[in-house]
Amino acid sequence: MKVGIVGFPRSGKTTIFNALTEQEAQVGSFAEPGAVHLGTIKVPDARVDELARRFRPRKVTYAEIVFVDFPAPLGSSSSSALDPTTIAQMRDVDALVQVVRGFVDPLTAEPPAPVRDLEAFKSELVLNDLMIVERRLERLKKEKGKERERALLERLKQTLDAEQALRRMEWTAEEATALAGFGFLSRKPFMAVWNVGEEHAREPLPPEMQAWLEQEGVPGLVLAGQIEMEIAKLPEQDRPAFLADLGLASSARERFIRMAYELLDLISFLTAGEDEVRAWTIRRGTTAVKAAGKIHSDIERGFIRAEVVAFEDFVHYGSEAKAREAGKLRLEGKDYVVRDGDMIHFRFNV
Ligand SMILES: Nc1nc2c(ncn2[C@@H]2O[C@H](COP(=O)(O)OP(=O)(O)O)[C@@H](O)[C@H]2O)c(=O)[nH]1
Ligand SMILES: [Mg+2]
Repeated sequence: MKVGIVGFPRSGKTTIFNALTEQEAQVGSFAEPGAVHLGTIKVPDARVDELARRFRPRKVTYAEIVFVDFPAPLGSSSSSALDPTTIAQMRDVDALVQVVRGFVDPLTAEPPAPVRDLEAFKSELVLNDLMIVERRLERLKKEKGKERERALLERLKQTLDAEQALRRMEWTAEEATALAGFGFLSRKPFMAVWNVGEEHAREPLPPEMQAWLEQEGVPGLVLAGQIEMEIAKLPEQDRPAFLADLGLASSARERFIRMAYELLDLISFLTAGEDEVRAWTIRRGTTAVKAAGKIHSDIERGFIRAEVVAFEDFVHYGSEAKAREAGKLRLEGKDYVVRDGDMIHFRFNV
């Protein structure tokens, strides 16, 4: 999964990126212009830890999230977050996270204005999508047939003209497929991070921001980026005490991952053996045959069946053999809908 960290200059994107990835990318207005930062984190998973203890595999692989921190737009005004390079890179991510400045801008002394920033960013996304739709409609004028595409794009245009994100529209599976190639930005799963000073780390979102998010159906998270970035630099065992001082039970990274999984409706299934214990991330509702394809296209193509035991049952009975005796090992077909925490062996033939 790839998550883009977006927002206006000096909202604290790079600071949040560092807090989440434990990297030390340069923050502030002197940061190297044009540099995109990439950081990969492992998704902590107690089930993987437990299986690693039991199987003692050669390799342990956690699910991963890749974060992309976008550079300040070259030579443009500080009010615009999007230049063509940034837009192209944004099309490539699975979700967008807008960092919203919740502290006084150190450069301009401007107080935070969350709803203004959220609205302005949404407008940029909507405007961008509108341009794409209009350009396509213009070209369709010269083509015959294509009535359905034209009608569909007109519907999109209406939504965008009303300054609504495409996220708000209901699309059929068929429409979604037809539109996938456009990579519409206002269609991407979206969440907001309210980046505040440490003295506000435990406060809820400002009411006006909360109201905006609810109206848009967007989840929001409070993070104290700067102090969390400092804490992320400490040795792992020292962090909980510093977080507790702030009144926080878990790190920015843990809270962020939880929200991202919820937003994207993600779950994990597990594979375990002497070679490798591994967590695989899929969307809720994924069938066994598609889950197999996550591992390898050959396993999807030659799928015979899935042998499934729930992680809890495996732990309760202590081994696959015992779980089988207890009737907890199930044989499932292609259309079985995989559940969070399923341990799966795929039987296939190529
Ligand atoms: N007071 C305060 N300053 C912050 C916080 N987060 C970031 N900053 C400062 O805001 C400036 C811009 O941060 P940066 O992460 O580079 O923002 P970006 O332009 O969005 O990547 C830097 O001077 C940071 O030190 C915060 O939570 N509180
Ligand atoms: Mg930056």
